Amino acid sequence: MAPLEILEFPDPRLRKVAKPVKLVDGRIADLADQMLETMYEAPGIGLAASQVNVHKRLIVIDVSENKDQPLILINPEIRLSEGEIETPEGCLSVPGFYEPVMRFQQIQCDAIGRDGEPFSLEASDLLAVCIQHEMDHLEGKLFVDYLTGTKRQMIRKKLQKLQKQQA
Ligand code: QAP
Ligand code: CO
Repeated sequence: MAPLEILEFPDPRLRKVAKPVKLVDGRIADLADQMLETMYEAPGIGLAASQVNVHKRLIVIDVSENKDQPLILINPEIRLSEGEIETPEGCLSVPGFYEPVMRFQQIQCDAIGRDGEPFSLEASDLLAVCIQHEMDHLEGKLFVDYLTGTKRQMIRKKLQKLQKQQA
């Protein structure tokens, strides 16, 4: 199966707010599987549907060493958050750039799984950071939004130049 195309900053479609998934059917499950394949091939540790131009509240994550612990979160909500952690973040939509971002160190979240069943998840450190990063995508928000305007502009210019060369 061919990987899905990933939108790159500053594509305005990355700014759309994603809509809740109303029904977890086979098509949503297929999309989640395709997103996981796309993420593994990249390779990445997280991908939001917004990044593949599907504006639905669905994210996939795998922060495991052996890439054998896929997580699919549909309509994720953060219920509790605590502590702070600063981690260098990257993004498949912002290739080549990593910058430190402050996040909650620990979260509890509710979501729906690939099977349509609601579940809760406690996460800390990298997994917690990754969930927050991917949930931001669903709001049209990118990690570069936390950087200074100067840094964001520098990244935008460099990426636009690369994108023009590829076109
Ligand atoms: C979000 O990002 C994340 O620049 C997921 O050239 C990242 O999978 C959360 C990637 C870090 C927490 C910490 C980035 C691949 C992948 C690049 C990713 C690149 C190739 C990023
Ligand atoms: Co991202």
